[in-house]
Amino acid sequence: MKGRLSALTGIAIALMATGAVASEGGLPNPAADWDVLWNKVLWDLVVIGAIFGIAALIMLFKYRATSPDQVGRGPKLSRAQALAWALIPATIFMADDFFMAAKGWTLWNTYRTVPENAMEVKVTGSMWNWEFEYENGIISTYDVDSKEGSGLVVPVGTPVVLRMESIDVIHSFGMATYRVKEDVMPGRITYIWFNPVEAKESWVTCVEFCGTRHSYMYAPVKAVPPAQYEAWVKKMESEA
Ligand SMILES: [Cu+2]
Repeated sequence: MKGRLSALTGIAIALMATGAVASEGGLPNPAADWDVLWNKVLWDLVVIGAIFGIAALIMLFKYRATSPDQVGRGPKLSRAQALAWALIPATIFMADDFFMAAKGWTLWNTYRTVPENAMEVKVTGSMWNWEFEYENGIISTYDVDSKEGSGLVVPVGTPVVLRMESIDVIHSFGMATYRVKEDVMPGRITYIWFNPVEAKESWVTCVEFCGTRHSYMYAPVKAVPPAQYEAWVKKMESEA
């Protein structure tokens, strides 16, 4: 039993050590860091759950009543022993909790610190549409009924910061692929940033119930190679 437990702990520690830093091309990549932290938390829960589960099973069988009239007897502990039993496990688990919390705060800082070379796109949420306005004045949208419009198009390798505002009710800008979500509110500008490290088409969906067509409030998010992005910008400019 001991061997199996320490093997499990070993696997968990090895996994935690391997995923220490995740960044792409020198730039932070919060989405990758998010996955690393999520795996750490899951392994943490698995290991602690296994330790307590196995210990509970052992005691359940080892100390079970063998006859109906058997009466249980607690061990007599000195004050020092009682304090040690309370404080040592508490310290170990609190240390683990604070370690995880510190990892979370570090990741939160990454999420809140926009890289200096980030490309800025203004996002306007409305019932029930996302509008993307680029620095050069291009406006891109997406019509869910006709499937027309490009949605949010970004070049691979450049971090993107979205400055967001709503013109009516509270919406929320959710991109599961990039592990980001932020409320979009009237009268207040909120932001998120993400790092499109590979060419990929994904979606942004509204993740705050905002009326009858809330579930239709989505648009494609296209991370494309820089040359393709430039071509798209030229095409949009000529159409405008
Ligand atoms: Cu909405």
